Amino acid sequence: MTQAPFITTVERHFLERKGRNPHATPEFSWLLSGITLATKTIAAQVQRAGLLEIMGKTGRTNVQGEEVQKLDEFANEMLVRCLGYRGNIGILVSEEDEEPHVIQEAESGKYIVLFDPLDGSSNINANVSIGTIFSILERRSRSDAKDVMGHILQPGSRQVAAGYVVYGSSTVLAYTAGEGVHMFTLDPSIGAYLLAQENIRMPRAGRIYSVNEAYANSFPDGIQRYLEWAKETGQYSSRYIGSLVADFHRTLISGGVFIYPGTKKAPHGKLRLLYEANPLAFLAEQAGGVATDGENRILDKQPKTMHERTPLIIGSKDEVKRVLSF
Ligand code: AFP
Repeated sequence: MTQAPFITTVERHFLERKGRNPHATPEFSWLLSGITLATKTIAAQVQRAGLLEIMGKTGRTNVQGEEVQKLDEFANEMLVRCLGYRGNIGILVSEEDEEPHVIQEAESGKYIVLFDPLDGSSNINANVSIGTIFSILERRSRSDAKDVMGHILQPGSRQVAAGYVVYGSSTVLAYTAGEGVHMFTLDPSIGAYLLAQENIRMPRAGRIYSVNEAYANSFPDGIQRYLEWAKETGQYSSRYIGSLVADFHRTLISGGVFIYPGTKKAPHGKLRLLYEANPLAFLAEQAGGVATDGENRILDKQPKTMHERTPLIIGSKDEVKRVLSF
């Protein structure tokens, strides 16, 4: 008699989708284990950051013009190393690197992993939650293997899987492969992510808005009107951590809306389409939520460049609808 598993890891959970999900193969599970290994190592480093003298800036700025923190560099290196030798990965794209890492052009390298290694890293020194976001695409079939950008620049609707890890009071991993959103908690005593909750649903409504109101005067008129209205009702709370992963994680669990619109200074907003907005939009939709740039569904956007930015309004279905109605 076979017994139900005592513990369910991410890899096992995904493999159990065999027969329902064409990617639920041991090879894909091997890819996922690259992500879980890297993020467990990052989690350990984040927890000991103050002891290891790896807080603070490197003195470099990245491709986005942002100051690179020492932990940013560590997280990036860890993901590139842990994923670089997984046989089925063809291309890696990181927020930290201007160019993609082409691991192999052969068809066997059929997956592309895009990631923000350490989102919210300017919060590190203040001991505030930060995270890793990842998106997985499949190399386009019948396309020229050497056309690297052609494989990378695919709309988010073509993601095979996506997820994030939030390094907070505990380390939590959430992923979707198109059949709901599943959440795991890292048990540091055994070094494994264990299934905490399957098929998470985002509340349909939620009276929390999450936005950097310091920029409100230069938001689009509709967003300004929504914020004025929300304040006048006296029924809303405002929460803004300044780490997208942490703000999204709260929105997924408690509902509400996260808004990072275009501003006069940054007409396309700050967040990156391929490895921030797309993966979170996939998770949001799989949990019953919505993600838009104010005009288009995020997952329908055809990217033109690898590090392209997009405005983002993401969260509970009714609340996003309300924001768009102003
Ligand atoms: P850092 O990684 O430089 O801290 O940026 C974090 C981030 O990209 C995203 O996680 C936040 O939601 C957003 O920036 C916060 O930006 P503002 O400081 O402009 O509100």
